[in-house]
Amino acid sequence: MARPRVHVTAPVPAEVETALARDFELVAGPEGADGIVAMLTTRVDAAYLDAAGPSLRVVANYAVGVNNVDVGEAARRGVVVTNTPDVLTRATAELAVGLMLALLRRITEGDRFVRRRGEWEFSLEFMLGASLHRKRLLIVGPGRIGRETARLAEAFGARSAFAGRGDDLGRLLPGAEIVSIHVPLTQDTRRLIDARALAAMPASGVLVNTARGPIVDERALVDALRAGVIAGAALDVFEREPEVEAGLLELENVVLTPHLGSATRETRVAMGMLCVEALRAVLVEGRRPANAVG
Ligand code: 8YV
Repeated sequence: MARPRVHVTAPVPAEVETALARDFELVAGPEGADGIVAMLTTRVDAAYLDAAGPSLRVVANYAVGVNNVDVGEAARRGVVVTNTPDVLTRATAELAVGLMLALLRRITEGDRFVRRRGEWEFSLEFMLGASLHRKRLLIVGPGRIGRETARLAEAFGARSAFAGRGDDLGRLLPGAEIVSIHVPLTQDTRRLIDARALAAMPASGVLVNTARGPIVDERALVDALRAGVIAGAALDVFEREPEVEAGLLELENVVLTPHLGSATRETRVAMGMLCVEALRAVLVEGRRPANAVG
C-alpha cells in the first residue's frame, strides 16, 4: 500500500525527519498531501488548505500556539489540527524566568556595557538592579506554561497571582511588579496589553512576553518605557515578527530574544515526535489524537 504523503513546511531536526521518513512519503509541497507538518511561520488558511486539496486529513502544527492555523476552516473540511503541548512547558517557563532575571538584574545590559569596553571599577552603587525575591508576579494566562513559570519564579521567592479569562486585568495590574504573558493569541487577546493596561501597572513594574507578539501593542510599549510609565520589558516574541519595533532597540531597560521559548534541542525533538505521532494516529491508525485542537 502506498505510504501517506506528508509535506513538512521547514527543516526539522534529523531525528524527526528520520521518524517521518519511516512511515510517510515526504513530498516537496502541500499539493496532494495527506498530512502537513506546519511551522508557526506557515499560514494555514483557506487558500493553503485549497492548495493542499481534498486529500489532506491532518495538519500537525510544530508549536503549541495554533494562531497560524485557521482551525475552524480546517474543521469544516474535516482536517484534524494538532499542536505540541506539555513537552515545551518547562523550556518556555525557564526562558520566562530567565528573562525576568536578565531584566531585573540587568544581565544583558551589563553584558552590552562590558562589550562596549565601558570604563568601570567596582563600586557599591554601580548598576544596581532589583531582586526577583518577594516580587509580586502576575501570570496572565494560568495554563500549563503560566503555572510552571509561577512555580519556577516562586523558587526565587517571587509571589504569584493569576489572571485568567474573565478576570478584571485592570484591577490586577496595579499590584503587579512583574507581568508575564502566557495566553494564546486570539481575537480576545490581541493587544490585550495596550497603553491603558501599561498605564495601570506600577511605575516600577516590568513586562515579560514569551507568548505571542501581537498580544502587546509594541508602539504603546515603547512610549510607556520612554515615559517611565513602566520600568522595563523582556520580549521573546514580536508584533510583526521577525521585525522588531525600532524604539525597543534603543532602550537599555529592554531584553530581547528571537523567539527562543521552546529552543532547546530536546524540546524541539520532542515537539517533532508529537507531530509524527499525530500524523500516525490520523493517517495510519485512523483515530483522532489526544493533542487535536478545535
Ligand atoms: C515555536 C512556540 O512555535 O510552540 C509555540 O507556540 O511559540 C514555539 O514553540 C516553535 O519553536 C517553532 O516551531
